[in-house]
Amino acid sequence: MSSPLAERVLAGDPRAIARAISLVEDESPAGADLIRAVFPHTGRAYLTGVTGAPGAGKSTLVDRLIAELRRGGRTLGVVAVDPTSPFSGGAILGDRVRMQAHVADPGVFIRSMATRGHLGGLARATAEAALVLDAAGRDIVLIETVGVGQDEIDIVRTADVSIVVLVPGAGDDVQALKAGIMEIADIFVVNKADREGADRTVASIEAMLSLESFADGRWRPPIVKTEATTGKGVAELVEAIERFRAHTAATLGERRRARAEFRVKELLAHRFVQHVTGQVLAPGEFEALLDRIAARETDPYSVVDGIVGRAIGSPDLKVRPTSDLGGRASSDAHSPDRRRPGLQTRHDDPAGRATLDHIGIAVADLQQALAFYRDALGLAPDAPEEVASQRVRAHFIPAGGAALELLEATADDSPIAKYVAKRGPGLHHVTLRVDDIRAALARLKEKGVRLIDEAPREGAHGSLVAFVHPSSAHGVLVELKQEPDAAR
Ligand SMILES: Nc1nc2c(ncn2[C@@H]2O[C@H](COP(=O)(O)OP(=O)(O)OP(=O)(O)O)[C@@H](O)[C@H]2O)c(=O)[nH]1
Ligand SMILES: [Mg+2]
Repeated sequence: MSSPLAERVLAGDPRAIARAISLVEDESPAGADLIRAVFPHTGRAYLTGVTGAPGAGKSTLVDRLIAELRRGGRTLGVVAVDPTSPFSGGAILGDRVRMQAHVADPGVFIRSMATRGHLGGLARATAEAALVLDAAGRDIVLIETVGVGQDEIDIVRTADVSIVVLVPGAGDDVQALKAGIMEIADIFVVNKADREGADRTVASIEAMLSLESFADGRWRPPIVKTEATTGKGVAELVEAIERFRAHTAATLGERRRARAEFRVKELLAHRFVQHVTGQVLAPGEFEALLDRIAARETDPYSVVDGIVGRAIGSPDLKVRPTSDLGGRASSDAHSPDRRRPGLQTRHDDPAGRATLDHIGIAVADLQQALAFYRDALGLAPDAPEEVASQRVRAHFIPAGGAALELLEATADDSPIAKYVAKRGPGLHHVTLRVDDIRAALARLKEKGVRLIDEAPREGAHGSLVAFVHPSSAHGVLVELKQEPDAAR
């Protein structure tokens, strides 16, 4: 336990809980740190999800549940996910007012969350708010969400118990809802039982359940009629929750494991998309790809294959030619990001921005150089390669998304030997990767840059290379490189 905020959350301090939930809602790195810190202390609260159509009486029911559970001596945390926009605030206030009877009770902590404005998704924010309340020692965490979007359904699906609230006159809705939330119900509530048609709603749920077999002690969701406004039926609902809890005590671990799976996959997907849009694709490239899909110039599968290939450099994934993605297809063993999957560099954009490939360092004494780069710095050089034409041995050392290349002369007349003799060991060249080397050379020429090579020549591993004169590159020899099959 490191952070003072985490400690205060664990001590149950309501102000710390409020602060912590704001941090996770904002998707701040501090929020992630907090979750890391408190996670080992979670898993004790019983997560109770309540979902149903807008206006079904969920908040009124939750309010009654709070009262009933408090009578039983339990402490509570409540997360009400409000369907209204964070900007209107109307219904948020509504839920607050509805549950306001408990504001003075330190055993109840209520938090409303807006459905929109969560970068990492509502399910993530809600799950993490629930974790905070769990860490704070609340016995029961109630989560109220509207059962419309997939997000909301996921939230409740992964709770320890899922309560689906229906109202009379929803006979037809039962059919409509079936596809979404009916199958996640552990307990059905027919609220507003004071209204006409409650029994018909119960009957239609029964009819639906009768189509399924609940053999081998499988839990059959009970149907509880409630009148949230008066509190009628709420004690029965609490009983049903208790029965479910006892019935599933042995399988709770499985359910929580499924929740962990869902959370990890969601987080992974979110992080990956973030990485792709932030690191792999050039600004505007994503939108351009969508336009091209809309124009039927390419298809979603090809686009995704290409993006995934670029993001993880997987050799198994067919990387689309640049005509599809405007990107570099890496197949050069010397491409540093290829050797270090996951450390993909930001991609060259269609405008031809260059990416650092490696920095060449002329070395006088290889053993001493390795003593520094390998032994002292802890970098791991690849096996050396002879470049016979240059009478040089190259030692590539991956370093982040790029690499260092130690150059060792193998003969006295090697350009590297001459370089070291004249200027001493040190920076020899900087290699920048471009998509289309000919286009890059043409552009440089047009701008009056002095080129050593006006046309590209063959480099190692089928790449094309060309050198820019140091006099135009502020004293550095710049090598441009185009990977094989990078462009036409
Ligand atoms: N007649 C009757 N009205 C009820 C009952 N329960 C709730 N209501 C009313 O239904 C309306 C909506 O109740 P809420 O508790 O806000 O419903 P909700 O499902 O939380 O609504 P959202 O959060 O906006 O989706 C309110 O006017 C309640 O007073 C009930 O059992 N009987
Ligand atoms: Mg509500």
